[in-house]
Amino acid sequence: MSELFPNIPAVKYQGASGQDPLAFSYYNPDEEILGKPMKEHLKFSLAWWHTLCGEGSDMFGPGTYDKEFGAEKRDFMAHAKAKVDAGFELMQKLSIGYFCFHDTDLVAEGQTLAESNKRLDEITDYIRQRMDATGIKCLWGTCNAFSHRRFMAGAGTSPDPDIFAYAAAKIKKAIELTVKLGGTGYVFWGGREGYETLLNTNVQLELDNLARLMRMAVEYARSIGFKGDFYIEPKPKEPSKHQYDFDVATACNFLRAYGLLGDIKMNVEANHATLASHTFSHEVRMAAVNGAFGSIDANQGDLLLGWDTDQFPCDVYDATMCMLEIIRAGGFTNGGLNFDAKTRRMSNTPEDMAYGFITGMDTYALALRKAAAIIEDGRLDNFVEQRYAGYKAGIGADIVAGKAGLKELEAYALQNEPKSPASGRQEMLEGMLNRIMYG
Ligand code: XUL
Ligand code: CO
Repeated sequence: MSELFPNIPAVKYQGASGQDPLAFSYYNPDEEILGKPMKEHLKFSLAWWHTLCGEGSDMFGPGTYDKEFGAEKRDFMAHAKAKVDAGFELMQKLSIGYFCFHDTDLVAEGQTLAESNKRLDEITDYIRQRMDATGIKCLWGTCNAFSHRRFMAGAGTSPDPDIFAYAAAKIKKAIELTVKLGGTGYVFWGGREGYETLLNTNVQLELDNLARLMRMAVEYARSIGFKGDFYIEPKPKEPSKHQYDFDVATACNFLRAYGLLGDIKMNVEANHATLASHTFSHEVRMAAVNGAFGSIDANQGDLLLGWDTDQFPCDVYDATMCMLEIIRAGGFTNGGLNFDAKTRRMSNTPEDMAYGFITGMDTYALALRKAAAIIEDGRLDNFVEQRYAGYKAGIGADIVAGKAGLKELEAYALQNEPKSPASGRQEMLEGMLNRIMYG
């Protein structure tokens, strides 16, 4: 197979003092951190859609990158195969062990569902061969039920049952493809599962139908032997104004209401968190406390912009806070760290893709090192432990054990005026973290 990216070498670890931008400064896959190789903490994944399909178009202009990879687009199968070749070359050169895909990323859709499915069968045979030859794995698959005009009013939440049925058929196929490719996850991102105005919307029916569709998907996947995790990927807006999966808390509430919480976890995306006015670490923590932490879409938004910019992550502080949460949640099992990220429109060469991944991977590798240092230091965890120590004994322990009700607490309060509350010491902790991280 001829090399598509001669300017991108096999990227090596050069150490923190190295100056080569096409080498890793912090990501050393086999180095152990907290008793585990970095590559197991950080199951990096390439997003097929951005890396192999996205061409840099925006609302005001067409693409700026060439993603033909030497094949003409109108020769759809040759082009789909060229994308596979390009993806595997990049993943191998960058030591990326996983990929994620939507059905429509893999090959252009046909005129009919049957024709699309035939094309998908052929291209996934080709992908499977490359996976077997390289050891690269599928992290998760998903179904694009938001781009085509038929999904303009949603898929599972469409007012039209024919559209619901079509979405169900596409999801069925996407699950089959995920199983065929050995994916350990299946994602629901409800881009248009929401609404613009109550004037034309039956919210109750839409929510019930969305839950019905997810239940069908879980049941079918289990019936064909899917052992991986399901994830909702919360996002508050864009493209819909009101999205039903606004944030982790909203999505968990939806799952709990429909009895799906044990079946479906969260794929938390950084840029979606900030669009919902949350930090990424807040969203990961909320998933963890609901027993629903699964996977992450590691990217970064621009807080000055109100939309999803899907940038490669470079903010080490934020990534460190996220890695702290992931480590505390027990790390990834079936999930991983998918770069749902694209280079800026003016970063339009293949080398820019490599720089994007290297910067993103190094950011998370450095974040892992810093999070490990914070955990090993122990003062942060000790502080939190001490702050809540009152709940370990006495009246606090009675509250936690459910032994005290309002009457008992009133009797206690009448005898025990609270002392002045202890300082939260936020600024001290922030300074301490800086010294541990940058010290
Ligand atoms: C959109 C988004 C999606 C999901 C998969 O904002 O993040 O690409 O990750 O459908
Ligand atoms: Co995403």
